[in-house]
Amino acid sequence: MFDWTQDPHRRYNPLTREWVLVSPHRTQRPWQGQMEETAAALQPAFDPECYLCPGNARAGGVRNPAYTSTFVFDNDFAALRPGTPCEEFDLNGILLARSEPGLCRVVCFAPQHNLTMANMDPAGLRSVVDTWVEQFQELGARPEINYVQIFENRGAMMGASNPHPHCQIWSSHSLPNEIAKEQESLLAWREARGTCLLCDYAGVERSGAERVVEENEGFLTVVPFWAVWPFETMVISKRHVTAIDQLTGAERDQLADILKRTTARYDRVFNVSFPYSMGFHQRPTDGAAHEEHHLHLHFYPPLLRSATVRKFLVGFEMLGMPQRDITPEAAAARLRSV
Ligand code: H2U
Ligand code: ZN
Repeated sequence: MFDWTQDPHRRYNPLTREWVLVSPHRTQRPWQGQMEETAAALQPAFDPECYLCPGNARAGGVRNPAYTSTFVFDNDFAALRPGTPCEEFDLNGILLARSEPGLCRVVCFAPQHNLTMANMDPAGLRSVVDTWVEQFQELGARPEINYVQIFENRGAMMGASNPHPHCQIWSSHSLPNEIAKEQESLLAWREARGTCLLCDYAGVERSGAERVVEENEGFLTVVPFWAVWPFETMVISKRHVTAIDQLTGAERDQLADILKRTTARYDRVFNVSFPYSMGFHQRPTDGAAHEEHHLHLHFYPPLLRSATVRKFLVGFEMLGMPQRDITPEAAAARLRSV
């Protein structure tokens, strides 16, 4: 008899149409690596050396204003630039390159250096949500911008350069790969079944509840059935909205609430400020309605066994496909228990 909680199997991700290998029996294998606890480094509310704290100078020399809520500025080391001229290079389709105009910004969530989403108050987090909406609208309205990617790298392990609470926005002319993949899948699902893939998925998870981690009136946090990272989650809007600009005032509060609850749970798993990369996936800003899109966020945290022992996507995963040991159901149970 096949046992889904013990026997190796593959799971399908309908959003990317890729598979992940699940090997639950391997959670019993011996581990001789480290498993230490790390004391969270206590941060001050203001750090005179921080380039994001109010009143301080940034690396380029510009001084931050004495901001009191959120603060947005153009990234001083932007990966994309707005004035980039149109150019294409094509050698028989083998060597193919295209110019990429865009605009990168940094959003400070709060003036306090030692806050995180998990310990910000609801009003402060609501200001962050409002700022995301404003930025999505403002950047998305530019003719050369067709996609606005809002994301946060949290923790040194994820390459974040600074603990000050902040996120980045990279807005680009082309659709980034992950969005392009999701868009094709969402469109194909809609054409084949006449429904929204993520509305259908949220329905399945709410009726089973096995992978649900948090829920409020407007949003659901689940460990996806097809998760790759040990504690990966997805935050899904319950109502079919294509992007953050369609949320009502109440739903903006609910988004702030679910983000706080989800990140606070993460911090309790290993008693550490949990590192992750998270970000929104939503409607492109090319002017079309894109009814196939459904607002959601992905949280990709690297930690596996402790505050310091992380999962690496190496070996078979680089050459073959992603793989996980702990099942998504076990990860969800662990997140619910803390
Ligand atoms: P990360 O912590 O996710 O690396 O984001 C910080 C961003 O801030 C990073 O993209 C920018 C970096 O380019 N930055 C500035 O724009 N000005 C500075 O003075 C330092 C860092
Ligand atoms: Zn700071």
